[in-house]
Amino acid sequence: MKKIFNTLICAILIVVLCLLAAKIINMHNNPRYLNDGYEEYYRKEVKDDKISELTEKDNTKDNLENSNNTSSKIAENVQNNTITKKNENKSKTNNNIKSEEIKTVTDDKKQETVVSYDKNASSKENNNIDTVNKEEPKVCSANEELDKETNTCVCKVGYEKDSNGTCVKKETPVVTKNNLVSYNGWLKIKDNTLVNERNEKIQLKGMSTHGLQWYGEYANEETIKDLKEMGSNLIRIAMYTEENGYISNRNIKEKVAKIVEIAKKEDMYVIIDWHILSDGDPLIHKEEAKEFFREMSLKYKDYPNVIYEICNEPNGNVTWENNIKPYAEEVIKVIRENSKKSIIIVGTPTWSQEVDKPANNKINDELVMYALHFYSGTHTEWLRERAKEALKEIPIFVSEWGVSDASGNGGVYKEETLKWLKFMKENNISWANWSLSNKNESSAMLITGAPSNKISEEYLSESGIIVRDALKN
Ligand code: DCB
Repeated sequence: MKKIFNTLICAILIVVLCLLAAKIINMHNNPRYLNDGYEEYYRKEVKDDKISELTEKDNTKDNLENSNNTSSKIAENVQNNTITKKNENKSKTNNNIKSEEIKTVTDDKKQETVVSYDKNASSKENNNIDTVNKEEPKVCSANEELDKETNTCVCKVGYEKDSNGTCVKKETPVVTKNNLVSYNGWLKIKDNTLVNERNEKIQLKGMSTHGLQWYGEYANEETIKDLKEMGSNLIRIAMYTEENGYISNRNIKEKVAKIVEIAKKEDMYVIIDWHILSDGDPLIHKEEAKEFFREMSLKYKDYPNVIYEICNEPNGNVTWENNIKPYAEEVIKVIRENSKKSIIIVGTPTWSQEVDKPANNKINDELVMYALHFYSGTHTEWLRERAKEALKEIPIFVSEWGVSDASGNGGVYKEETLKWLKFMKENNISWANWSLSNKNESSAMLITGAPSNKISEEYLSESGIIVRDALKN
């Protein structure tokens, strides 16, 4: 009897123990009762006094393999810290996701997040994951990111909505404060256009002197101030090499230095132009050029306003490959020994019209721009077309242009000039107009007899009036 009683007690104890064990196992299988599992699958977000529970869902292998959407949703969850604990927790509660690897590939245009999973995981096991999903995170496009607060897609930093509501890369902003040197500093090139130290686009606009040996006195403190008032932030010094220029008269350098100092004082940019013309091949005076630019670049190494133009208009039987590029590489090397940060303008074949040549064969220097020169009576749409193509590859500087024909005279071509001005503005192309003189030719800014000590309305030529308006806008 006692034996039977003992057996009965044992049996009851075993049953009770079994029930207890079953309960414990059940709790273990339910992630709600496990800290790690709980954090893994439930992250409570208190929003507007409401508790919303976000849940990872659709982790099945099939889904992962077949649906990019799903993996990008998960990627977003990961990015947004919806999943707070990483892989170790996953393997504790759910062995099917054995490894998770997040790669972020970033370039200018796209940011991709890739989540890869262990391909051996069984889809059956994956299906064990509870799916409690209240508000599904939005899937955002490449240039967008999720705003967790509102669950809406917003443009990523550096992107903005266009008129269609699509996020596009923000345009480089245009100079907002002023266009002078103290604000803009050392200029740089970005996306084949000129930008300031703050990476804002800047357009330089101003006058080119005529030949210093003839009309140098027109560039002085008064006139340069007047030009600045009119809206210029640039003056170009045309130092002819031949025609009684530098080669036969080194003293002309002093006039160059004077103008550079005035420009500095007036907070304006200045181009020192090695004005080859009758000497169409820059190699002819290469040694003199190297000596000259060595001296200039040393003297002005700390001047952010100084720009070097190393060969005005190569012409004649001269090619980019054989003459201009080899010349430019040597001269640039000399300048760079003293000044790493200056902009250097290089002329192009046929009086600086063949910008297509360097476009296919650039000089290896981040701060080189290529000269395009036009005279409205001679150079029209065809040259703008060429420039437009070249701009895809190289930065262009219109360091000389005139309202006349290519001789510097012969009519004012206003309509064509306005087309050029529009083109340069649209493409943020900097320019210098030929010429700051009162020479009796239609490209001169001032009428014959105009004094050299001021630029005022009554002395402006037809060309001067067009240029004055272009400087304003
Ligand atoms: C360029 C030169 C510049 C020249 C003007 C206008 O030459 F860079 O020095 O200036 O464009 O022709 C002119 C002056 C004249 C002066 C003459 C010679 O306005 O007063 O007498 O220089 O020093 C170009 C530009 C384009 C073309 C030809 C020339 N082209 N060029 O296309 O054919 O033969 O001077």
